[in-house]
Amino acid sequence: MPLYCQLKDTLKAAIERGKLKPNDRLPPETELAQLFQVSRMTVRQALIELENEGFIRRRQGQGTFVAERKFRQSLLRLTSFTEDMQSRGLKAGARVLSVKVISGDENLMQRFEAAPDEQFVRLERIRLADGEPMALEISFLRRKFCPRIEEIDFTDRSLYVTLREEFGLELGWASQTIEAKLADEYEAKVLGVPVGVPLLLMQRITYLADGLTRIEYVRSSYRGDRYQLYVEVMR
Ligand code: 16G
Repeated sequence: MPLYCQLKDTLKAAIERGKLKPNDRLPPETELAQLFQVSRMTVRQALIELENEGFIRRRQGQGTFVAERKFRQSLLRLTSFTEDMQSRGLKAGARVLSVKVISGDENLMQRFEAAPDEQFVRLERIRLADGEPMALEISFLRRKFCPRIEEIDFTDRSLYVTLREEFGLELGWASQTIEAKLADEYEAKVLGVPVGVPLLLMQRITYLADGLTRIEYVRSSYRGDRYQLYVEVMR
């Protein structure tokens, strides 16, 4: 095994076993080289790979730090952001960026298989875990199923709980796609991350319990440095 791989594995094991904790600072390259009796090039190569895999972060002018742990998100259940955070013992929050009523949008009509005169509500939120921005979420809802939902203040309030409690809507299932995306200037600003960090863009269409009626279309951009998706597969 090449030397840099060995060094990378050693550092990775220290992080996974908790010997090195999130936000711990790693010694400078020269010190690591001395410590492990390898060249600086070897250290650099190991650090580049650890950074690409999300184990460490370089902060300009400050050094290299152990990255925060990633949240593991199961793909098997239709859960809300609030439920996901609560199951981890964290406080879910939301900051509302905008709310709008939209009509006559061709693209949305197709996605929802809706009639041409239908109105939609566009809700744009930053989702927070213990106050830290985790995702930018743009939800589109069919207004005829949740009239005047645009008047509700969604600051720190769950959309799924509101759909159930205020409008009697039970959700059944959802279809979802996931793709990689780099944070553009706007996303970087609202999420508080540098431009160009990887995001996981998840697009979901949620159906009511009747299995047929589409109620929600969402574009959720989750921070790729904090999220890991998890699924079990069978043979
Ligand atoms: C999740 C869902 C999103 C849903 C939101 C409701 C994904 C990719 N997205 O973030 O579709 O609108 O939860 O959360 O899982 P809330 O009930 O906490 O507002």
